[in-house]
Amino acid sequence: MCGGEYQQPTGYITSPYYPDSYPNDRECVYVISQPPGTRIHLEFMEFDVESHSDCMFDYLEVRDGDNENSTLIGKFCGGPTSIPAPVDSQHNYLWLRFGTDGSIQNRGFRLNYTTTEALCGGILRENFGVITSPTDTERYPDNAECTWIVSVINYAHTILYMHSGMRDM
Ligand SMILES: [Ca+2]
Repeated sequence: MCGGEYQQPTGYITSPYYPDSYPNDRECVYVISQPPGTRIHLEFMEFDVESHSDCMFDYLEVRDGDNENSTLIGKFCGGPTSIPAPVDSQHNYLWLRFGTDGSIQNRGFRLNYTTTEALCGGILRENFGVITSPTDTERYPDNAECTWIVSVINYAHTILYMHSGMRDM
């Protein structure tokens, strides 16, 4: 098992062959893909990846979004005595890449993830969708800041504004 898409609201991700050693010369991409309006919390339960000051040999890269160009949260290696801190996504996707070089295989990793509800915002990847402001009773709440990322590959984006009840302050 190397990489994959994780759509269950909770789950775990392990390196290939875990708890046995991971293989050489492998690149695995894992995408935690959740519905808009959720956020992901990721915890490192076990972590043992060939150590290097810049993680040049083996590494686990975690990005805050749905693709390899999303904001880098961290590139991790080392352990098992220094396990990386938990990660919280800004939106409903986390993108992970585990890469290994041609020598020295360690035990690898096991990560648990859970999802929580976000007030608003999200990464939208469907060809059609609706974006609505958050509601607190019938009006939008105070002090909200929402970001939606429309991430549809190979299609032009058309956003239609159907209704707006906002007024300038
Ligand atoms: Ca290695």
